[in-house]
Amino acid sequence: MSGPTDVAACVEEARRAIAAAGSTEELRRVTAEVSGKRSPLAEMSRELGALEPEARRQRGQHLQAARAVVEGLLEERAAALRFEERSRELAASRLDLTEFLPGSPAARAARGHLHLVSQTRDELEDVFVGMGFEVAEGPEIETDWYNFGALNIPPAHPARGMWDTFYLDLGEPETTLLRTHTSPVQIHLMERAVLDGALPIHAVMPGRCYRRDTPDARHLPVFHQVEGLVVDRGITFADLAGTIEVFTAAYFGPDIHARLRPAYFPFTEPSAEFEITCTLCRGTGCRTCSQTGWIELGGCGMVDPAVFAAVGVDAESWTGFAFGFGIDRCAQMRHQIADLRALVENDIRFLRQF
Ligand code: FA5
Repeated sequence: MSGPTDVAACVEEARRAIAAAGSTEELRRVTAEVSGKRSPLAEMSRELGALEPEARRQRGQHLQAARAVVEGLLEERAAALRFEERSRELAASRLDLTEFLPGSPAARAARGHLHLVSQTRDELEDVFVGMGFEVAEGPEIETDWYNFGALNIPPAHPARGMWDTFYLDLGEPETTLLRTHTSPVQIHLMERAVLDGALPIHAVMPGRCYRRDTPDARHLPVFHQVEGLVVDRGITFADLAGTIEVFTAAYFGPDIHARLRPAYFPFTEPSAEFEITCTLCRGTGCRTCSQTGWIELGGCGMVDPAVFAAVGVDAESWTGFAFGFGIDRCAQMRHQIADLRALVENDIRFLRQF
């Protein structure tokens, strides 16, 4: 028969096993070992019956106290493990906002970038600034005078047909409109320069334009142009042609050629269309260039004296050239995008490529 020392040894052994249990699961196993039906303490309780009454009473009290100590240790350890495990769970599921502070990998992954059209506009501005041009802007909502009248396109002029647009209902019918091209910014610049005595002008004017055009591989109803205007003394068509040539080589590289073809614009005389080799087929003909091998980027010409008269520039002292071409078209040709509509479809897989 074992004595009190065995009971103390059992309690010590239980204390050690309970402290070593690293999880609630492990503690459940330890509980069975130290206080279950087959535990040494339970075994000792079963042996009490063989003792004399007095010895049985004393040993019974002793065993009861030992079992109370073990139960207490088990409860204490169970509570500590529950706390540790819950803390670990919370730490794992916590939303750590510091991950999204600037500079962290998560914040970098979530950040977008400029749309291809904005990137193209910036690059075009850079090329022209490098050539000595200033950058100016004008309003997208215009009056009939700026979009048409001052540009030598009087009411009922046939040229208005190809520049039909969206009109705003602001009282007088068909007087306020969404601009169909960036050419009205020429008028604003010249008017201001005349008032301020600030001629000559060497400026490019990028911006959004609107037309009643049906979307197709080369057209969008909302698109972007960059206008160019030079007003100075002794400017000739050779200056215009040279500017277009330098720009084409700088922006598209030496493999892409530009050509000027006679055209008509009411606000330039003579006028030309500015075309470049189609970058998709390299001139052999494809769906995007309608099998011609060339893509029209824009129009250009010498500023018509009627436009100078409308803004008060003395056409005897000053001459100038102007051009206007599509920013979306430039992006299309630079990156060989078969269909311009891809630029506005918002397919992230397409946009991520640029
Ligand atoms: C004009 O808009 C004239 N203002 C250009 C100009 C300026 C001529 C200065 C002379 C002097 P046009 O309608 O051809 O011209 O348009 C010029 C360019 O804008 C086109 O060649 C094309 O690149 C782009 N463009 C025109 N319409 C659209 C459209 N719906 N979608 C995308 N790009 C377009």
